Amino acid sequence: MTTDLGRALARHWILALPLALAVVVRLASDDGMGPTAVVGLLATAAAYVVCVRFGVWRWLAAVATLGAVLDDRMLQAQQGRALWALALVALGLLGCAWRGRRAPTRILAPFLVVLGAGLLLGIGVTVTSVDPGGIHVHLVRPVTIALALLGLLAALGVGRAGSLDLRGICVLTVAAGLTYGLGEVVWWPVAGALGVTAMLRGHRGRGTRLPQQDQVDEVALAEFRERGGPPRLAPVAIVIAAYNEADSISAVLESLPDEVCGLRTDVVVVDDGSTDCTAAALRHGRAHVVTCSTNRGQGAALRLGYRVARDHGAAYLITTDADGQYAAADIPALLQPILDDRADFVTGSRILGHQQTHDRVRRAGVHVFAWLATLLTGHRFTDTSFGLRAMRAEVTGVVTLNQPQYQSWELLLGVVSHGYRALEVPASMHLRSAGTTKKGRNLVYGRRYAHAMTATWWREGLPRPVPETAPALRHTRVHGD
Ligand SMILES: Nc1nc2c(ncn2[C@@H]2O[C@H](COP(=O)(O)OP(=O)(O)OP(=O)(O)O)[C@@H](O)[C@H]2O)c(=O)[nH]1
Ligand SMILES: [Mg+2]
Repeated sequence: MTTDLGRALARHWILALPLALAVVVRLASDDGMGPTAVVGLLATAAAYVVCVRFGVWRWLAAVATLGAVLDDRMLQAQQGRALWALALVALGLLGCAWRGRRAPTRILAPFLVVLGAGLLLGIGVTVTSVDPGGIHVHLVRPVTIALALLGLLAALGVGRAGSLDLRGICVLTVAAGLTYGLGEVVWWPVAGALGVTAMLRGHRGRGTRLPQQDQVDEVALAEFRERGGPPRLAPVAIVIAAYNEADSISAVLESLPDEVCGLRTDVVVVDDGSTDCTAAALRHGRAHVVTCSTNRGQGAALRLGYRVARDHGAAYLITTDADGQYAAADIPALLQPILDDRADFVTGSRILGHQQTHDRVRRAGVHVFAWLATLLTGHRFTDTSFGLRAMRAEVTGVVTLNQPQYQSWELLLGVVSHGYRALEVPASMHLRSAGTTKKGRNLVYGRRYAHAMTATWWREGLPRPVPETAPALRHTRVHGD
């Protein structure tokens, strides 16, 4: 219970910002912390909860509460009927959201009655609007109407037409603002946030239906089988994409353990058209080598490696790089949570662990992309591009992997949006032991990575943020709407 509460607080800290602001501006206003202030705080929390329960991103939900927090009408003592109406509407909508987006009407009925009573009570009520004596805004009619229109358009199915329940709540929040001023101030911004979400969120795009194997893969697989590829791999397959890494690959292979957490390991290296002596270096190592005729990129090479590992019976996959940046000693800590059934996918994090680089731009980039990932998924990430990971093998057969080079985010978003449980653990990242980066200098890397992030997010239909029943905590393997 305590941990549940702690987790919820950690998850919804962003609600604390509008609530704290609401308290401050009310204390500073002429009417102070009277009944209007209390109902205003209730409405602020209700607006946030309704948004979040219906899948609005938490930051957008917090923004949607600003009307309730700052509008001058919410900062002055209003007549009792207006306050009762607002409180009932807030409780009714809160109940509908709380009992579940897909709860049967029987369960929702009492809350709909409370909501209806609030709506009726509000009809014809006028609210005061004068300077409350402190910081405030006045949401002018054209703005609130525009926000309500967004909700209405979404309800009508405009855009990517989110789920029916999302469109239903858009109608209710528009209705909540129709009868009188305070309802409009609080609930039309919510209708706008719900509407934007419903119009943007949709089914996964066509890109998710592209074949997950191309001609280069087929040729490489055929050649691998001809060479008598392994009949059956060990339970743990360590998959490595290598391109022109002749100077480091042998040392990396030597560092890899034969056993992790009591399970045997095999190594699969995909040599992606290397033009140096990588192939020769691989010839004498322990790795099963898949050779591609054409260089495509790390993402394409890993996807092929995952396929080989799955097809040959590996149950768990580990990925690492061929340049010696990751420590084999970190591997057990990544695999153990999966064996304990606490996660389906575990990625290392240099932010939680340690990194050797002194490149400030690179360091900042990791934080920026992690922040963006957290914003987009609702799941707190500190490092989205760490190359050392562990996962159940089947995960790689479910998520779409189209990115030829910058795959790490595509994999991560796929994992989260398919409802798999993702976890980060501390791990360390060293400097390259030899050779140079294949991904371009900082700005090029950053621009391409940002593009891969946004394009994948759009393709995946802007999936719901990880909800309360977070996949990281429970088995939830549905995409939601
Ligand atoms: N098969 C294959 N592997 C690649 C390709 N590009 C990069 N790799 C491998 O992917 C791994 C990571 O590549 P790096 O260039 O080190 O990129 P990074 O580690 O993400 O970024 P840096 O921090 O700049 O090193 C290494 O093992 C590379 O050999 C490619 O085109 N094909
Ligand atoms: Mg590297």
